[in-house]
Amino acid sequence: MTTRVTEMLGIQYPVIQGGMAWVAEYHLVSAVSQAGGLGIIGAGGASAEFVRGQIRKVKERTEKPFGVNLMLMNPEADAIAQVIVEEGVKVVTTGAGNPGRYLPMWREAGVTVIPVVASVAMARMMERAGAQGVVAEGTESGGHIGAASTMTLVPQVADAVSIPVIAAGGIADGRGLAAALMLGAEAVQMGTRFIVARESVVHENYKKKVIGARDIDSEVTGMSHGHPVRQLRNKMTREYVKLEKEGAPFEELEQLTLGALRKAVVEGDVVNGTLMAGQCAGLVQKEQTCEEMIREIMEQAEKLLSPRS
Ligand code: TUI
Repeated sequence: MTTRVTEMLGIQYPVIQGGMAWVAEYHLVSAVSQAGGLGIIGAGGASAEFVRGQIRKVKERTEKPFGVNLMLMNPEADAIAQVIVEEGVKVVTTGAGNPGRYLPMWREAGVTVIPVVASVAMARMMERAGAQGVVAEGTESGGHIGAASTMTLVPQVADAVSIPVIAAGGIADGRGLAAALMLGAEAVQMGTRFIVARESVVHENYKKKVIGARDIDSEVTGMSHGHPVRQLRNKMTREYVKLEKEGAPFEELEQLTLGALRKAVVEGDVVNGTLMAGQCAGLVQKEQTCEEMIREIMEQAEKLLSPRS
């Protein structure tokens, strides 16, 4: 399956792994790239030197293309943007903000820049600024989210820009990939399904929660202060939402989530930790290698897209 995205990135399949903080480290990233997709290191809130180490470890494990996601709220964002250039990273995605100030520098260094956007306006702005593609991410996604659904956002972004569009949010299988292509996307980005990959270092407890989740088991916190985050419902989110309803100040709410993603991913604390996952967690059934996942997704999508007799 060849699209402008597979050609631009030099990958075999139009499947990109989301740059999830803590989750998308070198084991997962190299496994996805090795399997013919695009693995992306999630810089999240990490330091620039940590990200440099991750980039070097991926390079030791695969010759294939991979990327780095720069989370723009990271206090070391400037330094990480520089590390991306210094280490010769070929593809960068960004999240949770406007990467405009880094675009000239990245483009000059020959980096392919693909910002994650949650609106048509932002997609247009990124195209004008010189981005070579956009990930249009619907509110079904895990983590930091926008307001529009994938079903409505992807075709509107595809109509608005001429650079290739990658669909994200709510996609976990070949049906999602086929549907995304029908909506005008030329690849998909998936996060939640890759959380449970065999090569993912995410704690077993977290993986079990994703596999056991139903369609309505995620909850959005942070709506009250304009930074909505989707994750699986647990004791922490119940407390958070209760405090939000009582009008608690941001500083008090923040105490509940400080270090909570690490707690979930590394320590397996599924009670007080943040279990970031999208609405498609209900579609995620089992742990598999990245290669098995991508093969299954491609076979299902190709069957759906082939002309029927
Ligand atoms: O970035 C993500 N997902 C993330 S980042 C993250 S780390 C985090 N942890 C705790 C609290 C908050 C963040 C976890 N998940 N997805 C990409 C994405 N970007 N979704 C939505 C956006 C976005 C939002 C606003 C992109 C641009 C934007 O524009 C704002 C502006 O500056 O105009």
